Amino acid sequence: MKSLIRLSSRATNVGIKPVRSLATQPTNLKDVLANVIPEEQKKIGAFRKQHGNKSLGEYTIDQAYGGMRGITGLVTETSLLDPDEGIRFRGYSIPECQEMLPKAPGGKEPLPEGLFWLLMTGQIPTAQQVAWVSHEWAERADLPSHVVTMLNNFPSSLHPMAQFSAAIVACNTESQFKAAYEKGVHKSTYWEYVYEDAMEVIAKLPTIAAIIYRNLYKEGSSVGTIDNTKDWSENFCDMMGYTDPKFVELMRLYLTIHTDHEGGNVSAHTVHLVGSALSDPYLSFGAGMCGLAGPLHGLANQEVLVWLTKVVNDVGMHPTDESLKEWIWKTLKSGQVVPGYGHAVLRKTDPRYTCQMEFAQKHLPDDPMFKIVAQVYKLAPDILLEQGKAKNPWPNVDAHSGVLLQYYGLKEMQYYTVLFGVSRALGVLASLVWDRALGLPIERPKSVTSEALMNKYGH
Ligand code: CMX
Repeated sequence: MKSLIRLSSRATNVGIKPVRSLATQPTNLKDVLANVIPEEQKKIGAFRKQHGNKSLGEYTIDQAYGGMRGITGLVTETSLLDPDEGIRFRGYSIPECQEMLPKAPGGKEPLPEGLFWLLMTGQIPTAQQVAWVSHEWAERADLPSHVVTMLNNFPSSLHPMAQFSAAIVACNTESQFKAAYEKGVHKSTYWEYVYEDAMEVIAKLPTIAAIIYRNLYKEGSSVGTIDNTKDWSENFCDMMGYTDPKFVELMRLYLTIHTDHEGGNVSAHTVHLVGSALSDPYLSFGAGMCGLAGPLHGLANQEVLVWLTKVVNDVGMHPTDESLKEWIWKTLKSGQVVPGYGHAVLRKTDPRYTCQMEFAQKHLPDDPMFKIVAQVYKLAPDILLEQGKAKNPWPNVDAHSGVLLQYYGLKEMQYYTVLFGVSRALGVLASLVWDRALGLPIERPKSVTSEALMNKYGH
């Protein structure tokens, strides 16, 4: 392994503070997984033996042209999306996770570490298990020196998501999976190395993201010190320079709800696909982040704020319903999408939108931008229904997040998708561990040409 650095030329003083005693922790995540995995392998093996030849349904030519919408062709263990109810993480809804997952002392929002434990094991973790994860991630947060050098040399014109993906890919000098594969370890042990890489990637993301943030928006100032008595979100906020406890709470919620949205979305599917070639987790996750950077996927949170800013510039901070309706129609008539609305699977308001709205109602009810977001929610669905194209006229996760961030001073919209990416790692990398644990093969669906279809079905 190459030497890791704790200090960088521009982002200095990334170091580790002494740790509090963790001797009382009952177990560690890898040990728990080592118990859970064989049971699941057995259960799924038996299920496939008995039911493997059952049909999951028929599909049409339009579905093959239409982005494979509605074709069930993937197994992803960590979460399941119901079109009406929204996401369930290992069977638990967002409100259930908010209630059941451990919180920071004095905090009200779940810690993302707890959701990661749940996604990995299917079990609600104890506070001690969550503290163990926080500590592990703090310990693994340092970056290889070449990655810090690379980040510090990127031009400020390079989009934060391009910087983020490139830095993640460049960290693959550290891949234990790659090294183990080259040594020729047995296939049955792959998941153990993918687990190690997943933990490393997740631990390093806040450091990478904070360096990008400070280089672009804070004159390259130091990201400061990782404190391994603090949780992952608080360390991330500290490194970015945000210390308001309410913002830290927002980030805990934000980093929890963006983790996973079953397996077919672009970022999750890409990580699964690239990982199926046994590319290491750094390469797989970096590829997924390139997909998240698209405006129809994760970049929509940036697009929403860009769009809202244009609304404010055009019709003011307190638009009438009429002027806002006109704006929404103008967007549609010019052939653009209303960002933050619609979804390929969901057919109701996204519960990830709802929990952010509840956070706003509690903490920033009078913020004028929040009021505009609420006004758009009142008006846009009817307009989208009237236009008659979008199958789902309701808001998705991205319709709300930017407004919360800007309220606490994080106004750099181009950066918003990086925050989404930091969170998304938890879901897609937990899935990647399971992909290897279950020995899933290289993904290779069949494609056809239009000519072949026409030859078969007629011109
Ligand atoms: N505004 C305007 N038109 C919309 C629309 C919206 N918000 N949502 C869907 N449509 C249009 C589509 O562009 C499509 O038009 P064409 O027939 O001209 O191609 C038509 O309605 C049918 O699309 P759909 O089947 O309802 O939606 P898709 O599954 O194809 O796409 C999504 C889903 C999310 C890409 C789309 O709703 C969209 O572009 N939304 C705006 C961007 C956005 O918020 N993306 C974030 C999604 C969440 C995430 O991944 O982070």
